[in-house]
Amino acid sequence: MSDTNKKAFITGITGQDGAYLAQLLLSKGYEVYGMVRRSSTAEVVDVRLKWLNIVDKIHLVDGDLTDLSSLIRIMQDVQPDEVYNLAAQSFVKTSWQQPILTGQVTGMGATHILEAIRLVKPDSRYYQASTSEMFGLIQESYQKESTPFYPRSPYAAAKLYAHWMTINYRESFDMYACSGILFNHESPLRGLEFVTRKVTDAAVRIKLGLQTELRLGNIDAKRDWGHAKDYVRAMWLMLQQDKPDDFVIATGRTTTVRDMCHIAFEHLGLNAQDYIVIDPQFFRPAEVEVLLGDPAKAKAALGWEAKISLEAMICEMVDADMQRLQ
Ligand code: GDR
Repeated sequence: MSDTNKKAFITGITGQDGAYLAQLLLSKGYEVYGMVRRSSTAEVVDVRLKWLNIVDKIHLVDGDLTDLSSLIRIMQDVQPDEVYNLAAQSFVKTSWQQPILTGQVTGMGATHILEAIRLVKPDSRYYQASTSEMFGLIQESYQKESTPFYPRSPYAAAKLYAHWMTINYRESFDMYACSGILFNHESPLRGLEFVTRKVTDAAVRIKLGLQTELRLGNIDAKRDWGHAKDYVRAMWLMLQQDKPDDFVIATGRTTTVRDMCHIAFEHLGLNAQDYIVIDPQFFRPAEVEVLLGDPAKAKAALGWEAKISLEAMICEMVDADMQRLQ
C-alpha cells in the first residue's frame, strides 16, 4: 500500500509530538485522525495544530485513553493502518501529585489501546511512546535498548508497564507493535512546564522587561536533548520496517540544564547567571541526574539520526518566544 492510501490514528495529537507527527504524515499523503478529550478548556486544545497550519486537514475524533469503549469505537470507525499512542500525563513532576491518574492514563491507557487494536483490527501497526525516564537511575553510562531499567517516578513506572505490555502484545499476539525509547525532545511547541521552554520563555520575558528572574530546581541535571521534528520521523520509520522492534532515539550528547540556560540567554546577549534563582519547589522527590542515549541501533536499522543541534533548537525556541511575546 502506498502512503497516500494510509490512515493513521494518533492519540495525543494536540501535544508537541502529535502536532509534528501529524504534519509529517500529512506531507506523506496520509489521512490523519487524532483523538481529543472533551474538556471545558476546549478552545485552547488545537493551538499547536493551528501554529503548524494543519488543523483543517486533520479529522479530530472524541475519545479518552481511560475509556476502552471509546477506543473500540474509534478503531471500528477509522480502521487505521497505523496507531501512534502519544497521549499521556507526561509531566514527570506532576506524577508524584497524581500517581494514580498517571498510572491509569500513561500506563493502563496503553493496554486499552492495545486491546482495542487486538479486538478490532489486529493488523494495525502500533507505536508506543516510551521514554528515557525508564532508565532513571542509570545502570550504564550510555543507555541503549539492552540497558536495565530503573524508573524513578510514578510517570516512569507507568511508562515502563506500557513498554512491557507493547512487547508482550507483540510476542503473544504477533502484533506489529514497537516501542520507541525517546530521550528528551523539544521545540517551539513544547509546553511551558518543561525546562527548555520555561527557560526560553523566561529569557525573552527578561529581555523585554516583563520578568526579572528565572526560578529553577536542579540545574546540574543532565539531559540528552533533541528536536521533536527529528524524533517524530523516527516514530514513522519504526512502523515502516519488515519486523517490529524497539529503538532508543537520542542524540548521543548530554548537557546540563545550566549550560542549556546559557545557550538561550546568550542568544539574547544576556548572562543566564545574573537571573537564575534556585527554588526548592522545583526539586523532585527523586531525580534522574543524567541521561545519555546511544542511538546506534536506530542509525543502523532505520537510517535515522538527529539532524538539529541543541544550539540551533534552543535559538529557534527563543526566536519563537520572542515572536509570541512581542
Ligand atoms: P523530564 O523533562 O522530566 O526530563 O521529562 P523536564 O524538562 O521537565 O526536566 C528536565 C530536567 O530539568 C530539571 N529542572 C527543571 N525541570 C522543570 N520542568 N522545571 C524546572 O524549573 C526545573 N529546574 C530543573 C528537572 O529536574 C529535570 O532533571 C521529559 C518529559 O517530556 C517526559 O514526558 C519525557 O518522557 C522525557 O522528557 C523524555
